[in-house]
Amino acid sequence: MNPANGNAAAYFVDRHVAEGRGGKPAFVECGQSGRTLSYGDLMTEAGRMGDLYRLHGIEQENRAAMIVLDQIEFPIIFWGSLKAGVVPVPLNTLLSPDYYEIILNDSRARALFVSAELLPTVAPILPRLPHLKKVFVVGGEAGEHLSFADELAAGNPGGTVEAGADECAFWLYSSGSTGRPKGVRHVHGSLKATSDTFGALVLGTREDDVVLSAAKLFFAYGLGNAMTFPMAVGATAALFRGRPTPADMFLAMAEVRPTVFCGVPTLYAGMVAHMAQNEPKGLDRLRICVSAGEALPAEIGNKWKAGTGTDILDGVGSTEMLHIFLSNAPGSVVYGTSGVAVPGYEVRLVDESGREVADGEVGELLVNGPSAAENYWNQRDKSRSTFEGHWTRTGDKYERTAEGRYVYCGRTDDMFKVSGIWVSPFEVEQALVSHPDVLEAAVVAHRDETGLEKPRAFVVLKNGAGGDGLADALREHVKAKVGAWKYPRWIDIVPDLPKTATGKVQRFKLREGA
Ligand code: 3SK
Repeated sequence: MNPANGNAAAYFVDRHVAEGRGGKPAFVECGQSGRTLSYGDLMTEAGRMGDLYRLHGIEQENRAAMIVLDQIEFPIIFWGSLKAGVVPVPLNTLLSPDYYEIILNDSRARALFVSAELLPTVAPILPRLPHLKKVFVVGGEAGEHLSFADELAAGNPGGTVEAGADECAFWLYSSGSTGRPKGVRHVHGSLKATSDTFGALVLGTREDDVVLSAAKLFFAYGLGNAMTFPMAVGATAALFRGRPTPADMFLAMAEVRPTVFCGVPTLYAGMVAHMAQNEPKGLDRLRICVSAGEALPAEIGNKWKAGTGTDILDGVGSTEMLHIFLSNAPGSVVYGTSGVAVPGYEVRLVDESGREVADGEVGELLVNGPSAAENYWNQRDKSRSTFEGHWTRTGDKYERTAEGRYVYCGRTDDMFKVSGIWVSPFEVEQALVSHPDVLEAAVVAHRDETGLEKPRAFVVLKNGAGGDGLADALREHVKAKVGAWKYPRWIDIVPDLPKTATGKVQRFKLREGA
């Protein structure tokens, strides 16, 4: 192993074997499979990917798309691609065929790795992908395609190609709430940058940690939580392959007894509701929890802490910055805030003309840090308006308190004014979810008969809640909590909210459908 090699696989994979941790489990699968993957086996299996690619005519710097569930083949393919100099492009496993067609053609992926369960979703679009040469099916029947297991076994373990820390290593696709998906190009050095900062300095990840992340590996948040942060220190990640329901997450916790748990606010809300009926299990080693994806309502943080004895570190990150750059920290948690800049990052709040705003005023959040992406693939205008020199625009509106903590106020395009005063949908949502009958809520701007915007709420009730007079009670509750002008003029009781795969409420869908 060459310690000067900037290829991230040399640091995250090969180093552990060189330092004698080859036998330590890097990954364990939750559930029945009983499969584990040690650091040594990961280096060997990932090392076979060079031959696999050579044999099938996939060259260095080609892209290899991954539609792979959280299973031990994911790290083998991801790190094996880096070792071979091929660029993996992990994709959300919950997309529609149309979306896959757009992304696979946009990325011009030469190879596709797809979990057998997901093959039926992509099979119909395969004839419309002119750049795609080979399809490797992960687990199960490969049919007319290639079996990943067979092709991998045919290769010999090889080394890690030399790469600079500034070379493009992998892409992630950012869906955004509108517009076409953007291929976010990340360099090798960014993987270590996020584990040296949030992973080490905020989470304090240790070699004896067992991490369970409900956020999947295809998501930048999950990739850090359950891959690079534990792998940076030789810890173990538990992979949960299915849909993370509250009940199943508690089962997984009972099985692996994580020391670190990472989720998103909707899941924590469900788990808090679950805890009201069921004794939670598997919490005995839990030392810290993390939330990202959207801001965590204070109510949920407080209830989680009361039920589990463990804090949730609420933070904000982005696919463009690879992981969390603004966060609460152990021993310094203020629920209802996103905390302060992660060591190694700086943030600014600016108005429309780029001037910094004062404490207590709302501005757009800009971030400067070592893990910013290079650019968006083939989208020059969007790259230029997002990556402004050292600063990356987030599109999030924030306010800084007098104590220097950051409070989320919504997306730049979700905020609206009522009677000339800003309303943050998030603030009204927080007020709604603090009502005992409400499980979840989303608020959008809606025009009244005079054409002026007012808040409209979509509300999911807790089991058994409801009844006459609830809408009026909710309005009064919001008025009392956050101010009279902010109450929702319309309240729709709905069975669930439209969300992205990573748990973000798709307010644009509610706006369109309203
Ligand atoms: O949405 C977030 O907060 C986030 C956090 C970490 C990595 C990626 C994302 C999008």
